[in-house]
Amino acid sequence: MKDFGLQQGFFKVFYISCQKHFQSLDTHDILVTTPKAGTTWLKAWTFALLNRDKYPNIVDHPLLTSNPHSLVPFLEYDLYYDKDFVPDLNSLSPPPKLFSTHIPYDSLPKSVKESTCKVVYLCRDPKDTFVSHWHFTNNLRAQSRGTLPLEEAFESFCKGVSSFGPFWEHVLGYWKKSLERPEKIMFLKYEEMKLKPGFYLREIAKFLECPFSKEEESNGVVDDILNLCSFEKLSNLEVNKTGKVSFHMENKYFFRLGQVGDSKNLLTTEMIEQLNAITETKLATHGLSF
Ligand code: PAP
Repeated sequence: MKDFGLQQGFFKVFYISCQKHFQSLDTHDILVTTPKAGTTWLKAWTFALLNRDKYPNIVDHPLLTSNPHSLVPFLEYDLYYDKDFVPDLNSLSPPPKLFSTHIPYDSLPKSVKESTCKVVYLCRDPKDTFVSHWHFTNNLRAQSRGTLPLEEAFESFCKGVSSFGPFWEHVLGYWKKSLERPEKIMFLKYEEMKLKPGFYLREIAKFLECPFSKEEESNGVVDDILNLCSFEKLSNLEVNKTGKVSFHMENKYFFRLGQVGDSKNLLTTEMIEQLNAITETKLATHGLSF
């Protein structure tokens, strides 16, 4: 599929610039996701988590007036988007400590792998990932081009043609490293976060070395963060209904349904079986399933 092929090459330029120039510090935290795995949600959680002393009052929290993507920069889209431009992170006010990326493990900057910075990785059932991505792509397509044919997009996804490399290899790369270095890489699934949000928010807090204190627990801080970052809350904020991350990217495109299993409403039985079979073949022997 021509579009996706072009996209893949296009994004490689960003990897290369980021790989060459981003110097990760031990104090940095990096969120890594496959596209449409729940990046927006994870950004909201971690931003709220790491800044909870700074913004103890939910009523004037930045997440109420800014989209999570405006608060946590993407390495490849927001910082290292031009091969000839190297951003001075120290000149930013304040210098960011929390970053995100979709870059596959093998292409991460060396400093991310070698520093003691923490990596939180999030992925999602490939069927829902694909469907979410298909809807998102259609939102970004010029109307004159019409809807991207589902079958065409599906074939490309199955072949592994997507912006940040094949879905299964992306997941496997981080899964293997998370087993080797659990203190460095935390591996999460969207479905599990939906099922037990309180548990996973606490796990991320422990992993990022900022666990909730007994006092915070009894003051309901965990529930405050979960409510603030919930799909219902974020998607109904004015900033996320009418704002824009950039010229062509409307905030509302990051909030569609926020549910597990929506793929069954769009994909045929054959498509579901095909994706399940690929997942089984590529991931089952590594102890990973969706
Ligand atoms: P990105 O990779 O372009 O940044 P990302 O945020 O990873 O997008 O994915 C968007 C998906 O997360 C959407 O899923 P859907 O298409 O199946 O609905 C979006 O609805 C979902 N999402 C966004 N915010 C939340 C949230 N607060 N809780 C749960 N899901 C969310």
